[in-house]
Amino acid sequence: MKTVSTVCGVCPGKCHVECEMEGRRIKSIKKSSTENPSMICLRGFYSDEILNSKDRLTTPLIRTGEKGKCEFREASWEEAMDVIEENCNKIIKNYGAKSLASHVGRGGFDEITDDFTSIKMPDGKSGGFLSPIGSPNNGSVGSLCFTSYGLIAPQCVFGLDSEDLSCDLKNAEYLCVWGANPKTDSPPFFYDKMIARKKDGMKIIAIDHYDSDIIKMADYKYIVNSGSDMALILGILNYLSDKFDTDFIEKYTYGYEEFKDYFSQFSLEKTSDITGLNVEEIKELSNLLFDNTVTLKSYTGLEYSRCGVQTIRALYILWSLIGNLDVPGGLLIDKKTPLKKITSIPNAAKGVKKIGEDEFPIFNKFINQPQFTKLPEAILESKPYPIKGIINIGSCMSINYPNSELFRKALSNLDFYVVCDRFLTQDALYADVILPATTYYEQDKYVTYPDHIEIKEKLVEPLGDSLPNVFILKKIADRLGFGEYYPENFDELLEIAFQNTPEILKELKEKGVYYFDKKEEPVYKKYDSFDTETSKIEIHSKLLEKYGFSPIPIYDDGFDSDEERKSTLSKYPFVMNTGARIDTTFRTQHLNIDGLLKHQKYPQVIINVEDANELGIKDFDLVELYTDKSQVILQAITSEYSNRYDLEVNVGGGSFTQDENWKDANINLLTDNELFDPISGFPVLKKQYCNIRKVK
Ligand SMILES: Nc1nc2c(c(=O)[nH]1)N[C@H]1C(S)=C(S)[C@@H](COP(=O)(O)OP(=O)(O)OC[C@H]3O[C@@H](n4cnc5c(=O)[nH]c(N)nc54)[C@H](O)[C@@H]3O)O[C@H]1N2
Ligand SMILES: Nc1nc2c(c(=O)[nH]1)N[C@H]1C(S)=C(S)[C@@H](COP(=O)(O)OP(=O)(O)OC[C@H]3O[C@@H](n4cnc5c(=O)[nH]c(N)nc54)[C@H](O)[C@@H]3O)O[C@H]1N2
Ligand code: SF4
Ligand SMILES: [Mo]
Repeated sequence: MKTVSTVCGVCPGKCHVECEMEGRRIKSIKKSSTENPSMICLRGFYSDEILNSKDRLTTPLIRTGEKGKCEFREASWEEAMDVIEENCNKIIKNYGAKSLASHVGRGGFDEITDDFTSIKMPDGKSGGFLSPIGSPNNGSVGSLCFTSYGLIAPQCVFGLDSEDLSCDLKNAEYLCVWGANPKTDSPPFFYDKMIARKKDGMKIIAIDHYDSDIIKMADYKYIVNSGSDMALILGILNYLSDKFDTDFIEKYTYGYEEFKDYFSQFSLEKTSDITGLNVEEIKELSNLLFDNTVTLKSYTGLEYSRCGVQTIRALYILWSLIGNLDVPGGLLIDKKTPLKKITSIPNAAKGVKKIGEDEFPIFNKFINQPQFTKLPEAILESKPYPIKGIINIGSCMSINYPNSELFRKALSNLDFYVVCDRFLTQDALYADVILPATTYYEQDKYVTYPDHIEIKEKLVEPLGDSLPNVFILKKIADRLGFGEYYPENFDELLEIAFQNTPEILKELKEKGVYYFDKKEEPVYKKYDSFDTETSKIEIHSKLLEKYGFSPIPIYDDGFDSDEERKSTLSKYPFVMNTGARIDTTFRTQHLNIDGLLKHQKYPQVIINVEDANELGIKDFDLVELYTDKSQVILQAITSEYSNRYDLEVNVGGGSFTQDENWKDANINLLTDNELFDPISGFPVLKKQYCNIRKVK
């Protein structure tokens, strides 16, 4: 038996672990004793089952039967590449390169795939995998995740990315977690530090819509109605506004008076009605935030309402006005200079319009990718032009995008669909070619941590013919004529990746590790010049105004009229909030791993106990969630902490390759691609209306 250190092979969390190996089997796995931020989550403990699963793809597959029948034959890489070359070239010849798209999902979020696909171009804009041949349609799950919180909202307040705003855990006396769950972060660096700080006295304030992990461990807990956070922020602003520092407002912000005229409508009573918190709770929370220095952690919990971007903007504005921005223990402005890795890959698609660019120009401005929630229109209606082929790296599009029925129709109408994955997924039903990918246990890699970059060698040889994503991309690039930008082997990979930083390359080659320079002592209160048009903290966003959106954050309850509200609620009185992370799954993944399934057998819906009583629903009953579109069967868990008519629903089910209880439970059969945040294009995944009944 030998002990080796690696990166956990399961998700892109980069957790540093030590394993005892016996052949291909991981005999034991433990948290590393080094100072690397590390932990092992429940899924990590089952990595042996994942690595050696009988369901792993071991060889390329080529479709032999009709689409949807899942009839494939095993093939060599050469044969698979012949089919890919022929079909991609046919599309390029008949429709132009822009009609061939690529898409990267959560299975392509390891650092190397990320570096080689969302290639950071010298101008700071990513080109994407097919950019060398002139396709601008290199999309990712950024169409549904992160862009709203990470790029658009902070850019439209401070001219910064969320990565430039850091949570000063080290000095924090109070941490406010608002719409996030650090326990399931990938990477989960923050969680370890948070627990350590909690032990030495840091208080946690949590704002969530149900009794989540973070609510359970919080010192101050606030359960709000789904999607009502903007109203809460407006109410807090109104309650506290007499105390704000007028000098700060005058000198460093733009648009305060206009915003105040708006938020002054949000009395404590009105805020209470909308949010479900009582007046005393709103006052308590407001005072906690104002009287203390409080740092902030937020994420996807606020992204998926019709006013997602504006809600996150309002949160940043609140943090600025209550004196918690860029002060010790607050939310720090910590501008990072990203390491410029690969810059040699050309972008021949500059200026070519992307899918969704007209509808979502601000999304496009900040991520420079197509907004793929619009993919079905391009495939089925040729709007604005046809997409005929997709190369999909590590994503299950037929489950994770809203309105799955429509996405399935779209994917089955493609001329050519390539899926690259570790397992057979629901997308296999629409695929022409399937390519087998390795786990991180089976590939050499470089991994960047906050203070260093490290080479991690593989623990075992790849299963069957499976290959790391980057070498699969290389094979495809070779056939499409741009293989020279992709590596043949790991040495070349390092050369290409670190071509701009010879000193890092040298150290990595010689020592396998490179340490970044020690950080300088932080300078606080850097309010003098922001990268916004006015150089100030933009409460009134010039950019949003330019694109025709409300320049100040405005609450949107999701309805266009009272009539619409009335008629919807009479039929569908429950709010369906989907997708808070659970320990046993990772979006659609691991629902074929017995060890993990043992911990949670069924997809669950968490329902307020009084609602459940009225409907005759008890714990562990099977219930049906339904809308006009479809219905999904789940297991009910009752909770006294959930608000009335507010449900939390597990995502991930819906693939024929999953366990019996999960395989039909695709929650995105009920979500709507026509309901979205108009700024980001993000679907309203956390505030859809539905109804629920007990299954007889
Ligand atoms: N209703 C609802 N829908 C949602 C969400 C929600 O909260 N509610 N969440 C959204 C979010 S935040 C996201 S990010 C998207 C996620 O959407 P996806 O990216 O489609 O997420 P996964 O289901 O994790 O699919 C990843 C696939 O990659 C495969 N994979 C894993 N590792 C590798 C690898 O190394 N190489 C390759 N080639 N494949 C690999 C896995 O087996 C899996 O099939 O879903 C979104 N959809
Ligand atoms: N185990 C596991 N880990 C994962 C994933 C996984 O599928 N499984 N997915 C990964 C992905 S793709 C991502 S993007 C990250 C996401 O990382 P996070 O966003 O930190 O993850 P969530 O657990 O969804 O946390 C969001 C929290 O917001 C709450 N919330 C939902 N709606 C509202 C609301 O309207 N108001 C408020 N105040 N709170 C609300 C949810 O209940 C939940 O507790 O996690 C990653 N980590
Ligand atoms: S968070 Fe991801 S990388 Fe870390 S132990 Fe869990 S599965 Fe492994
Ligand atoms: Mo995500």
